[in-house]
Amino acid sequence: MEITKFQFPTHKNDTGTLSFLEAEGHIPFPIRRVYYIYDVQGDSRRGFHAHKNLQQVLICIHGSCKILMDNGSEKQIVPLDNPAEGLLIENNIWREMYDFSPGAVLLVLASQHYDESDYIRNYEDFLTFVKENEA
Ligand code: T46
Repeated sequence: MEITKFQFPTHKNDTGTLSFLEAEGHIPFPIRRVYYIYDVQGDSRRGFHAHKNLQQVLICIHGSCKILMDNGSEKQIVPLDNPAEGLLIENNIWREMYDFSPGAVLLVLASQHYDESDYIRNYEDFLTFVKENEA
């Protein structure tokens, strides 16, 4: 499975560091929604779903976490621990987020507004969806 990561421009000086990203410049889709996950308790695991039609870029802007990506035939674990780096997750990828460090904040840029009907929350349904879309 190909993993796509973006490195955002970063300005560092003696006072601190600033990274930035611009929609349609550094992100390959118009950003229609932003959300963030924080206060993740202990060794909680989140996600456990795929999307039918959604592109997202995940940025761990504080601390670290791991992202399991599964395309139905291959799995990869991607560590995120750099606030100047974004991970692209396209549709048809089962994802799980785990191993959050205390205080970690995961920022997500999404290509569509929230739509529960876009979620595939059952793994068997996900495998069926992947097969149907390959055919
Ligand atoms: C994803 C991973 C990386 C909303 O009402 N609006 C929103 O924009 C979102 C993202 C969620 N919600 C509601 C839906 C649930 O009642 O917030 C609740 C928690 O959502 P969920 O259990 O889906 O959260 P995660 O952390 O498992 O997954 C989230 C995103 O939902 C998902 O699209 O790819 O982060």
